[in-house]
Amino acid sequence: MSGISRSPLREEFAANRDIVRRLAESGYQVDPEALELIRSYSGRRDDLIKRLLMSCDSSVAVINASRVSCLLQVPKDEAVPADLRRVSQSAEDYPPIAFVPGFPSRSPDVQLYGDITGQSTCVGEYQDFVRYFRDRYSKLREIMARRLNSRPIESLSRSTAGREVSLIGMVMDVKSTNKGNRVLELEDPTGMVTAIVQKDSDIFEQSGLILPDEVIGVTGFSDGGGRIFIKSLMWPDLPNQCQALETGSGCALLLSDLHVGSKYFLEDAWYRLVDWVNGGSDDPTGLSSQVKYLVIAGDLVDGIGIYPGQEGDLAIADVYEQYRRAAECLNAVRSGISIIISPGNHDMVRQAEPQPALPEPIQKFFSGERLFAGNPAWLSLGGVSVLVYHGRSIDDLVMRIPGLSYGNPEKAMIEMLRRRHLSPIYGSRVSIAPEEEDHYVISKPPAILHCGHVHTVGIARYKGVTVINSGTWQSQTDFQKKMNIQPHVAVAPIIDLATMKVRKLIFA
Ligand code: D5M
Ligand code: FE
Ligand code: ZN
Repeated sequence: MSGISRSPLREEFAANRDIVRRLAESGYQVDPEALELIRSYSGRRDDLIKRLLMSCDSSVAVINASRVSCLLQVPKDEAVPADLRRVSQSAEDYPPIAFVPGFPSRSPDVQLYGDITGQSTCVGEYQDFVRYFRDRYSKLREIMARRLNSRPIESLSRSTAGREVSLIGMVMDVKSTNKGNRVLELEDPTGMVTAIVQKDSDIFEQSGLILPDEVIGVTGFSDGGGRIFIKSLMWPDLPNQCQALETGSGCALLLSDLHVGSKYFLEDAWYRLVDWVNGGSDDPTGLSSQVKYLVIAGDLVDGIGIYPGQEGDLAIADVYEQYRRAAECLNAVRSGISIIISPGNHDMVRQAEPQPALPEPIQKFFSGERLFAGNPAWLSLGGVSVLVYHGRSIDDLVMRIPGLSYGNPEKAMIEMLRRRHLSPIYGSRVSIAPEEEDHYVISKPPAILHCGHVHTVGIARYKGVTVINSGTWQSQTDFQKKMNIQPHVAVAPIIDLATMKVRKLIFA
C-alpha cells in the first residue's frame, strides 16, 4: 500500500496557487516565468516573497522574472538594485511602444522612437484580442497604481461588506438603469464587478464622461455580494506638472489633411505657404527662416474608394498620380527643413490602426530630408517629443462625450491625455488591430500632441502638453456641407520649439 501520496504536479499547482494568492493580496500579478523562479527557489520561499514585496513600489503591476532573478543574485539586505528601479519605472520609460532604432531618417535631428512599421504581428485571432486588452489594462493600471491603492477584483468577498475598497478596472459596459442610476461593469484580469453610481451622488455628472473600454479607478463601498457603490472616480490623466523640460530650437510647422488629388485641394493656398517658408514673400513674423521641421499628421492625399461617391470629388483619379502631385507640393519646400509624413485614413496604407508608413514605391517620389512614419508615431524633433496621431478617434469622442464638438478638436485631444489613450473606445469608427501591445496608451506624456482628421484648428495647453490640431488644405466638400462640417482651411500652426509658443499662419 502506498498510502496517501501527493502527486508532484498537484504540489506544484498548490504552490503556484499559494504564491499567486500571496502576491495578489498585496496587489501584484506575477508572470509565469517569475512564478517558476519563485517556486523552484531552494531557500525559504516566504523570505523570498517578503523581499520581493519590499522591492516593489506602487508602480509595479506585474512581477516579472528579471525582478525575481535580481533578488536571487543580491545579498538579502541590499536595497532595490539600481537597474531594477528602472524596471519598476517602465511605464515612464521612453519609448512607450516598439523601439525602432536606426529607422531611415536622413536628419540626425529627427528621430522616430516608435511606430508599427514592420512590427505588426496580429492576425486577429481571439488570443490576440485577449493579449491586446491585457496590455492596455496593465499599462494604464501601472499609471494609476501610484495614486490609488487598489485591490484585485477577485479579492472582493463577503468579508469586504460595508468596507471602502478601491479597484482599477476596464469598463466593459456602462449604462443607465430605469431608476436613473449609472451602472458599470468593471473587469480586471482577476474578475468582474458591478459598480454603481447613484443618481443623487456628487459624482453622477462626472460619471457621464466614462467611456466603454477605458481603464478607470474607482473607490466605493462593497456590499460583499459582488457590487460596489462608487463615491469617487479616477482617470489615469497626466501628472499636474508634467511639463516636459524639453526644449529644442527652431520652429515646426504642424500640418495635416492636404487631400491632394481632391477637387477641393487648395493648391494656391498651399503654394503661398511654400513661398512664405522659402523666404519668397513678406514675413513680418520673421519665423520663416527658423522653420526646421514640417510634420504632416495624415491625409496627405484624398485617395480613392475611401467613401461612396468619392469619384465625383476627385481631380486626380489615380492614387499614384495623387502622391506624385503631393510629392511635388512637398519637394518645393526649401532644403534645410525635415519633412515627416505620417498617414491617415485617406492614405494608401491599411485602414486598421496603427497604420504603417507609406509604402516604399510612394516614398521614392519624395526628395530631400524625409521621414516616413506610421500612425501613430512617437518622434523627437531635436529633443522635443511629439506624438503624432491622425485623430480618427476624435469622431468617436465627439459623438460620445458631452460638451465636445468638431469646432474645438483640442478638447477631444485633452480627453485623450486625461485617459492616457489615443483611442479609448474600441470597435467604433476606429478599427484597431489587436497588436501585441496597445500602441495607443500614452505611457509618457509627450511635449506636443499633434492630430488632424477633423479639418478644424484647435490649440491648447494641458498640464504642460501642447495640444495642436492642424486643420486642412481642402475646402468644404459636398459631404461636409451636408454634415454641417465647417473646415478651417489653409491655416498653418507653427510652434517655436524653444518656447513652445504657437501661432497660426493664415494662407487662405
Ligand atoms: O475627415 C474629414 C472630416 O469629415 C472629419 O471631421 C470627419 C468627417 N467625416 C468624414 N467621413 C465621415 C463620415 N462617413 N461620417 C461622418 N463624418 C465624416 P476625412 O477623414 O479627412 O475625410
Ligand atoms: Fe482629412
Ligand atoms: Zn482623416
